[in-house]
Amino acid sequence: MKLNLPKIYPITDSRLTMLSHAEQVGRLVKGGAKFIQLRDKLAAPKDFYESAKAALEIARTRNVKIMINDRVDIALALKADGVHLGQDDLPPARARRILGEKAIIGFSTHTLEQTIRAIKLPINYLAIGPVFATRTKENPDEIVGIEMVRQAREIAGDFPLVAIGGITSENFQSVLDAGADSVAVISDLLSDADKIEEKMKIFLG
Ligand code: TZP
Ligand code: MG
Repeated sequence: MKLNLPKIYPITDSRLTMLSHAEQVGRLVKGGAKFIQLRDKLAAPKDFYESAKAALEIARTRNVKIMINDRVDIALALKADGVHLGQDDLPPARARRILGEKAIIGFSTHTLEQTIRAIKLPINYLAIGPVFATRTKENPDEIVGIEMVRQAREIAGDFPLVAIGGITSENFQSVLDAGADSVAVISDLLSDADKIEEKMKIFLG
């Protein structure tokens, strides 16, 4: 069945917020988030596992879906809703065999060639970015811009499409208008840890 993505797709960042993933999920959920990715490039696998476990417990009681960035093993161990993979992670087809048919698999692309290849893979959504300049990702790919979101939409047909990178409450509508079903956001939601709930509500209007 086609995945129905909410317009706003928050991604956690414990370096930015100095908060646990569970605490970030709690605040995002209070603000109305329904689909959240846990991303942690720094924590040891054991620590990410424990922290994601606590976050998932909060999400479960509130009917919120949790995606795990990069780590198929942690997604499997926690029975998370799915995993988000990049071009250098485990191949999506392999992750599908491990996680099963029901898991949600997202896959990042950074060029139209990658987008063309992605829509043939056993994934539930593809992401394109960075749409705008971002300071959150280490060594980001080249900025794709709004025009490439439009072109990705043409290539993808009605395939679920997420846009990511430098997206804010000021510019996200233009990204949705270009054809993204959803925008994934880190810093604009999380840079003031005391205002995460408030900021989420601003995005949701
Ligand atoms: N992939 C492409 S850009 C990006 C990732 C993980 C970072 C997005 O963060 P921000 O702060 O919303 O620009
Ligand atoms: Mg990755």
